[in-house]
Amino acid sequence: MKNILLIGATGQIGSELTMRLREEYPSGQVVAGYISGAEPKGELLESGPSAMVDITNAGQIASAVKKYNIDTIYNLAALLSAVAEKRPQLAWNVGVGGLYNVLEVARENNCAVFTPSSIGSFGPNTPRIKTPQDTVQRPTTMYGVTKVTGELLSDYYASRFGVDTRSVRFPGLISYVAPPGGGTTDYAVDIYYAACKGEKFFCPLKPGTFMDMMYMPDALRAAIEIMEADPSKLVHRNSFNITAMSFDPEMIYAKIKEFIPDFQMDYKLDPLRQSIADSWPDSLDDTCAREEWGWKPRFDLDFMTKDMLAHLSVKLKKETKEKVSSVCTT
Ligand code: AKB
Repeated sequence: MKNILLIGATGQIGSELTMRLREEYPSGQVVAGYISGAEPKGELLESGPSAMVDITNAGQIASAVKKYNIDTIYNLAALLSAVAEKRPQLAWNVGVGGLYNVLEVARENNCAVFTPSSIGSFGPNTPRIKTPQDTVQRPTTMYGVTKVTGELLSDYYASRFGVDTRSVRFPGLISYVAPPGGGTTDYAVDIYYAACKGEKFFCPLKPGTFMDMMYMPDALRAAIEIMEADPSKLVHRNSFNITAMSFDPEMIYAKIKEFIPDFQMDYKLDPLRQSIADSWPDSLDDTCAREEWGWKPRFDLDFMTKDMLAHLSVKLKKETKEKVSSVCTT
């Protein structure tokens, strides 16, 4: 990889992945593709090129690819599961129509393509525990439908046209940098914010709702390592099960309480998110990713919680200081 275009570079994964890729490939161009209203700011804007690239506009994708001589596209544009349920038509246009545009531009310009799939690509008929790599994928959400379609379309472009498409099925991603928006697993980020702010947390999912999760540094490494993997070793492409941990709300609450004993949590269920979570697996089997490209997570619940709380408390203190000083100077 030398010249990379990220579509959706200002989102939850994109804003961190763009910076990691710029560190990883200092001699290449890592272009932050954004849509109107979500322009890059600060370090993201200053550390490299950016371009307006709306995934639903094939012409915009093609002109950025040509202008920067792009060889790899990270396609991170998507509506997360709960939002996709509220706006299914838009979720399809972005997730499937957008991917089709990316794959066509990649075919014409010889680019490799990474498009994340998700634990949301599974459904209620999928084996719930240690979900195998190759199994039933009959999701009941629009998010899941777009993800399964995306896996199939990406594999089709690899076998039919030789486009180097690769992907991982991300679990819920936890980060202190950019917040997620509209996912079913978002509670596992929100709970840390509440704990650090000294607020009581109202959990939208009931106890016993297990889902796979991963700390963002592991997720970023996975997205880079899969694209660097030796293609001759890949039996699968779109998409690999990967996981780092599986927990339910009680487990993450108990872990945070080890560090913040006063922290309080209660339940205020969100029926939409609960029904989505109930249709997803409790835990994935990621043996194929481990065997085919050496995948191995570094963060478990304990290590992630220590790191998350440490970074988040610094971040929130800094934000409070900035707010106070802006009030004092106005
Ligand atoms: C969501 O909750 O929608 C996402 C996902 C698991 O793909 N975080």
